[in-house]
Amino acid sequence: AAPVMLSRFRGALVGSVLGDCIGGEFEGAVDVPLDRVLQHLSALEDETRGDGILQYSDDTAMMRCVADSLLTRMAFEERDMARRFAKEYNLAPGRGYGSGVVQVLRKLASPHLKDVFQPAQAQFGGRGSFGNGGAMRAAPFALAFKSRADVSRYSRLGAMLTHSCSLGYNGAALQALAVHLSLQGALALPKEFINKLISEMEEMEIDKTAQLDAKALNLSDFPYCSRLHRVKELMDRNSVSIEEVISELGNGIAALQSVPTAIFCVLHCLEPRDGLPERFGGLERTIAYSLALGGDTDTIACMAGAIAGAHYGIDSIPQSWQKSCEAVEEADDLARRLYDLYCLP
Ligand code: 8NA
Ligand code: MG
Ligand code: MG
Repeated sequence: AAPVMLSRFRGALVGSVLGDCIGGEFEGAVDVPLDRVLQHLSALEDETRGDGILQYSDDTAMMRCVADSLLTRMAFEERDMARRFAKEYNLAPGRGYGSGVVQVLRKLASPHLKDVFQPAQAQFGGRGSFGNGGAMRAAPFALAFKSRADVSRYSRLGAMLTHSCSLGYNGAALQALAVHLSLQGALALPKEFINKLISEMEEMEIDKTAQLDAKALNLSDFPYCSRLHRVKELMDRNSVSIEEVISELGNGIAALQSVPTAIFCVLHCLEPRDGLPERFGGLERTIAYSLALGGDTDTIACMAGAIAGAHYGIDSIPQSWQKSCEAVEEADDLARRLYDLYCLP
């Protein structure tokens, strides 16, 4: 039976935190053999393992700020969200933030700042960041807003507080829309799911600024659409190697090299796959597969975990995994409260 909506909400935020915590082990690794991934995952089931709880990173720290802000304000309010990012960074600066974004977070802490979008716009010589930091924290937007237009609009604005390059904020909208569709059960029809995302991104990428940014970065027009078309091609293939996925879609810290990749991980793992244990459910397969790609594993697993968690629901997530990761209960609580907000007439 399909999971009920509350289970999907909880699955989305808990899946996101698990991806971040579990994926942290391999962040930045070039080659991650599948047996190392499976070893890492089976250690989660061992209650006697000595290395303690897996810590979350910037991905979850900022996701929690987004959720807290949306819940407190019962709307998107940029100054409140910006203030929470700055405060969180100040309290725990060692959570593995991107090297550029910390400058934005320091500027956002100033009480004299007039325009909260300005620090992000000053990044990288005025071009803004195209990193995946806006996308990694985008899931709560899909839990706070009902309409696709609102999910898209507010996830972009929320990302712009740190990422003013269109590749950065459009990647955030793509991630939020993928969670939104997954919550609606759209992954039951994978082809339609990817087609819907492509048509959403066509609308977004026709924008003048998106066209100029793509050109400035030597990318083809409609960069997200073309990656999503590659996702579709890879979905049609019987067997795909890890190397092909990395070369076609990427596994890096740029949103363009990680959001479509996370979406592919979810789609690819809708079915059992060679090399992954038969006892694994879909969410476990998705996280395992995300880690095996290497690169920005915490963030790719975090984004894939949110989309997969929204599809399979909270009951698909092993208790042992939940107990192994920091702040799962807090994420679950945020998801329940966002659900209550979502259900308000
Ligand atoms: P960010 O805005 O600092 O961007 C990340 C990096 O991308 C920057 O430090 C630059 O190297 C590069 N970059 C972004 N935009 C431009 C541009 N316009 N021109 C040239 N270079 C650019 O931070 P973020 O919040 O987007 O970072 C997200 C990622 O960093 C997450 O994966 C997060 O977990 C973290 N992180 C990743 C790794 C890793 O090895 N993959 C390690 C530590 C931290
Ligand atoms: Mg991180
Ligand atoms: Mg990362």
